[in-house]
Amino acid sequence: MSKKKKVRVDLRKNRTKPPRANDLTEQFQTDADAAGDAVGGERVRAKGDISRRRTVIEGEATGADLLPGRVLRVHGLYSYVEVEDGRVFRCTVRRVLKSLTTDERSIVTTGDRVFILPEAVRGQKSEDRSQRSEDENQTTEAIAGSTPLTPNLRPPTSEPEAVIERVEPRHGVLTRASRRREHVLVANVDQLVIVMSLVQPDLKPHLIDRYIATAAKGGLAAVVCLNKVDLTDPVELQPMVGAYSQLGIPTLLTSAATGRGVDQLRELLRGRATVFSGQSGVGKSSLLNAIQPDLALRVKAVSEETNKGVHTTTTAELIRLDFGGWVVDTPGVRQLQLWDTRPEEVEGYFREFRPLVPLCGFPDCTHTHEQRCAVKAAVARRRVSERRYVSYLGLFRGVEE
Ligand SMILES: Nc1nc2c(ncn2[C@@H]2O[C@H](COP(=O)(O)OP(=O)(O)OP(=O)(O)O)[C@@H](O)[C@H]2O)c(=O)[nH]1
Ligand SMILES: [Mg+2]
Ligand SMILES: [Zn+2]
Repeated sequence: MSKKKKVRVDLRKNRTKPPRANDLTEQFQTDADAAGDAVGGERVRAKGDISRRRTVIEGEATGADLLPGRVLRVHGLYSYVEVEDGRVFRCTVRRVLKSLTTDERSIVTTGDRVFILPEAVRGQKSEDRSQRSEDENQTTEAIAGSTPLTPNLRPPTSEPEAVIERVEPRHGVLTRASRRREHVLVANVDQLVIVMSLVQPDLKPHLIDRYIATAAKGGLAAVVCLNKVDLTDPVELQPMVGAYSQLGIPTLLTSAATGRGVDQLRELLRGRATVFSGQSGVGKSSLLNAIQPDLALRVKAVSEETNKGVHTTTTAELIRLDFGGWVVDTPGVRQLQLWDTRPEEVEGYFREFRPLVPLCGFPDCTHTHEQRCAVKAAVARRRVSERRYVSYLGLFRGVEE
């Protein structure tokens, strides 16, 4: 017992706020176990998912045994973590971390910075142990029962194994609401490249605005990448390209097929951590292959029947770029709902509304039906694009795209 050590681990809030009828993403907490952990009260709270810390007893391992690493991808129960010397560990998640979240999918996500305890160290330290700690990892327990691990009982794997003991607070996240839960697709990136195709599948301008709002909320810079220019005449897109550029959002016309715009895109990725997102079939993986051919990411033709992608990429994967930087290729999204956003927050994600809002007749103007609304007046005078305004209304009303 005297060898046991207290460590600080991050806890995730089970409930961030009381349920609220008009939320864009209602979140209901039904898990009885979590009731004691509920955080009530007002919406005054720390940013991000991890809001509190708690001291737990950490097995027999000491802090010195923990290795810092980065989650490359999550596959079922396993997360693949790269540590500083380049080794990749296949990791399970410590049970105490699992039980403290309502959404198991987001305890650990691609891009997370974590501390892991390699099995080799753990096995060694448990040799003279008479009783296993309650906080043991599930998988290990199932395989090894209450005896120390023996190599021949382990599942066959080429990677060394480890347990994720700690997840660091996240910065720069791509998050969406998925079946009324928070789904953090990627953590710790700098920018979001919103990939859209002009045709096959058709361009969805409101989805771009939804992504731009999502990036703003997650603390990410946005880049718009309009792909498959080889299949259509992009002349009529110039106003849109101009409009986004005016908002300070770099907007590229690209073709993974001809290579157009690929050099520009590469320059935007250099030295940064970037996530690519967009619908299935728009060419995210194809663009990354064009940027760095040895990635050889799987790509697949869109369905002729539906004109939609066939969900070729199935997990978000963190990839190191030769020329410096990281990129995450992600599976195509079907829809994008803002997570945990009140309607009145939405105006803040439309940069061009900001100088107008103080000029509205009512201080709490929602820019939907009010008289003397400066935003609506600007739309009428074409100072704000109608397309952006319609996107705003969709997000304000929580309409699904
Ligand atoms: N003509 C043309 N076809 C492209 C271009 N980019 C991608 N494609 C094709 O579009 C199809 C889908 O490309 P992917 O790269 O698999 O698309 P994705 O966005 O990664 O799709 P998911 O992984 O399913 O989300 C493939 O047949 C590609 O060859 C382009 O610029 N021009
Ligand atoms: Mg793909
Ligand atoms: Zn207004």
